[in-house]
Amino acid sequence: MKSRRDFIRIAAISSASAFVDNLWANSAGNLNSPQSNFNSSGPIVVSTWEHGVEANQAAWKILSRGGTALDAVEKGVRVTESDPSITTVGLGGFPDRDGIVTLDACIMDHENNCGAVAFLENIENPISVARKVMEDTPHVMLVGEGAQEFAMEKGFKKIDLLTEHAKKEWQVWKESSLYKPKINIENHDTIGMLAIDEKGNLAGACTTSGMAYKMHGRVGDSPIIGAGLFVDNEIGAACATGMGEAIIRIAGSSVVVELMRHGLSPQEACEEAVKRIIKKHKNLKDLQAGFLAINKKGEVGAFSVYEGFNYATTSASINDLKDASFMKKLSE
Ligand code: SD4
Repeated sequence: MKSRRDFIRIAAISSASAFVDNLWANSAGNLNSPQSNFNSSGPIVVSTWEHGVEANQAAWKILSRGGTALDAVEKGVRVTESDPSITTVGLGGFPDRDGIVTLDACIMDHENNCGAVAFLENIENPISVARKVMEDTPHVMLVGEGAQEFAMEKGFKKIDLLTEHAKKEWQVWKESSLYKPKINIENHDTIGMLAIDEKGNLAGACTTSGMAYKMHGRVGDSPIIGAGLFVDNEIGAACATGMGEAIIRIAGSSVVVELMRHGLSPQEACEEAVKRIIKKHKNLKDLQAGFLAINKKGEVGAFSVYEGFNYATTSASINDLKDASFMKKLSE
């Protein structure tokens, strides 16, 4: 005879699968899903875009020696932040429309501890400041001058983040001053990184200089827990890249994790979140947004509105850069 608890469990399972069936019945459009998910056991790190390849190497050094996912994601994305040739993250990032580089970052661990900084100037590694916010304050987010003062109290040095290259590009842009995002180019290259360590714990980090030539003071999704990044150690983790405003509107990364909680694979969850963005935006012109997700089993998924998004994966058996599947071709 079935106990009451068994009935509750069966009811929960069937309502979860009805929920998933519904999601798929309601989903429209032709999916470009050339790749299948792969499984990985043991530590793994994934990160957005091509610069993720190098960042993953730094993260992998930590993971492969039994280090924590939290240390791995922090050290991993610092590589991208400190690379002056990358114009979308940290040092060398393109400035806002007033010529000032302002940085956004957040970090989250396996116990839902999280820290973030936004609108931060003159600090090369905002991810490490975000970690200090998480570990050394009772708060989650510090912004602007307050974040900078806190960073200096913690021993971070003030530096000029505007490189000659970024300054020249900004001066060229100023001639027209047209605000026009370019898909997959200068304003869509945030690094989001997700890792699982030897103990099976998850952590994530996300850091960016935001959209090139944004309004002074504009903050995107990247430092917002639940939008640019979300980690739930029972389920999985997700991060986002692309047009921050669109990602915030659907609480993107949190939605991806919740969909995984209800039984979707990381790939299905990323696809569903992108479809939600598409549904909520009448004009998709120039609106690139993508999600990268991993579940507790180490299965990975990625999906974007437009083609061109890619992500790097590193584990004991994988070290590659893959094109994410997508909803629309650039020509559409
Ligand atoms: C933002 N989401 O500030 C960031 C930009 C980005 O890849 O992701 N670039 O809106």
